[in-house]
Amino acid sequence: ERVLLPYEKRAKLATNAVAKQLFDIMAIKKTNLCLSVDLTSSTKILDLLEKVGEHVCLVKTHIDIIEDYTSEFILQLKQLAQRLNFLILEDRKYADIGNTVLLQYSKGLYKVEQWADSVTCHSLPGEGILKALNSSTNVISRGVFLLAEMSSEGNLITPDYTEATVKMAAKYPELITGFVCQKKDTFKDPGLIQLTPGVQLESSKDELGQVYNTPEKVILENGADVIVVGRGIVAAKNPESQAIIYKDTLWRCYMKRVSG
Ligand code: 5FU
Repeated sequence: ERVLLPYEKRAKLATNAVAKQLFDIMAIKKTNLCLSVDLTSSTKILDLLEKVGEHVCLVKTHIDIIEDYTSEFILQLKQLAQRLNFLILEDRKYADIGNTVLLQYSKGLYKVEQWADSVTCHSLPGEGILKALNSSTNVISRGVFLLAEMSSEGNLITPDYTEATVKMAAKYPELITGFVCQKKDTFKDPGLIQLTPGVQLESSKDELGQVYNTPEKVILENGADVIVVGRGIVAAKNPESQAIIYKDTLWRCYMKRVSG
């Protein structure tokens, strides 16, 4: 069973280069925490990552919410990623026809393909979206997390949609890093990564439909491999000490899971 295997074993089973790297980083740094840096100031993002980068395996960005974006920001972000050994996931949730997605991925202000190790993408438009991301040639290693489920209340994704999404991914083993999903049985392949958002230390909700589960629940019951935390850390009084609390809690749950 996928969830019982340790990350270092799963690294060897990964068919996507980014998934392999991410499994390796988790095993080496002993962290499965992904920080969602949902801040609108680039200096605030860099300051935060300077402090917490050593505690995370992955940093998730929404590049289009930054109000003072420059290409210099990307240079500094990449330097931090290299120095502190984390990967970068741009949570763009592409959802258009292949041709448009290829343009959005490679052109425009952000040129995501040049710096993001992985991006998120909806399966809704069909396979063309994966063909498009796969056809981009300017990158050394790249990956896609396909959205198979969402954390928000009342989302319209059905079990059939989820199943069809997992089937679609199976046709692109070299491209797919894993799934953004909420449930353990969504997929079986141990070389793919379950990225699960909607996590805080106490289960709760926000006012706009976000639903939070606890680390114990998402890792031990629901199969999460990499755990996305945004406001649980970013909005804390002391984000650095909070990041350490999350990192330790999440890792303890993972260790419990793999030790049977
Ligand atoms: F695909 C998804 C999803 O199903 N739920 C999410 O919350 C993505 N997210 C992202 O994770 C969302 O866009 C935020 O960037 C982040 C969660 O942030 P929070 O502050 O921990 O709620």
